[in-house]
Amino acid sequence: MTTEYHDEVEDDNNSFWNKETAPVYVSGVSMFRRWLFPGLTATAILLLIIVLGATGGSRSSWLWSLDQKVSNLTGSLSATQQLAEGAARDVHRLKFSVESNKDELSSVADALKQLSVLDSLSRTVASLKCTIERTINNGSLSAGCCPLDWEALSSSCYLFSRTSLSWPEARDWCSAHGAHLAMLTTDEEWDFVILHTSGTYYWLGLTDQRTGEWEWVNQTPYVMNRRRWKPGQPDSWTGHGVGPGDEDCAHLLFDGRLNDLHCATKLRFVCQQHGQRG
Ligand code: MBG
Ligand code: CA
Repeated sequence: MTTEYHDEVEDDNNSFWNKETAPVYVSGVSMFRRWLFPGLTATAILLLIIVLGATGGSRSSWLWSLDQKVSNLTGSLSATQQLAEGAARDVHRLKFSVESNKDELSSVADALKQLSVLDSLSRTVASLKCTIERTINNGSLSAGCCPLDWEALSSSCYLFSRTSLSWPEARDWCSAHGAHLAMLTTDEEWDFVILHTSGTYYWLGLTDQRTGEWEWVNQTPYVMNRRRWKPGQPDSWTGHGVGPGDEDCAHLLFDGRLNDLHCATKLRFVCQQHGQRG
């Protein structure tokens, strides 16, 4: 028996490897459907990449500017720190210098105190001298002395009255005693008079009765200085009920500031006499 060998002829049609798909008819619509999903996905991915890129870019520029700000702040901080250290060194130096000058300052203060005690002593001595001379001369005034009860400042004498008169009466009283109602021009005079008048009203030689402009009693013009007046004064008030007219005469209030009042009002007054001292 012969075994007939022959290659087994494969059926091409059944071969797995050579199997061809049966031609399928594809219409335009189904082509479109087939590529629609992948196309959309690809577009979405592309958009996502663009958006992420853009936000990533702005985020990195924001981070960069933040970094700049932090580094600027660090710079300012270190400059401030240096300044603070410099200031601390200055304060330390100043403290040292103040401490080392403290002793000198306190000895200067002691010297000043002694000077003011000396000054007051010399006034007292001068006044005593005048009193003694007045007694020796049976009440007549020595050269350079103030009358009894008058106070000396520089080369003037001042009387701070205990009685009250209207402004014209006070003017005439001072005049009859070789003086005039006080005219205060220097700060030293203001301070001296205010020291002696505080707590009581006193007439000064200041009025606007003659011309409507404020002037001193010897008719020299007064230069308005609001600092010397109580706020709101002078106000030429007419509601005083004292008599006809408004307020034309100036007086010192309790605290040494000025107010205008009706000239018929009776007040204490300050006379000033020149050329003598006590
Ligand atoms: C008074 C003054 C007076 C007048 C008045 C006006 C409370 O002070 O003495 O002169 O100015 O005020 O109200
Ligand atoms: Ca007034």
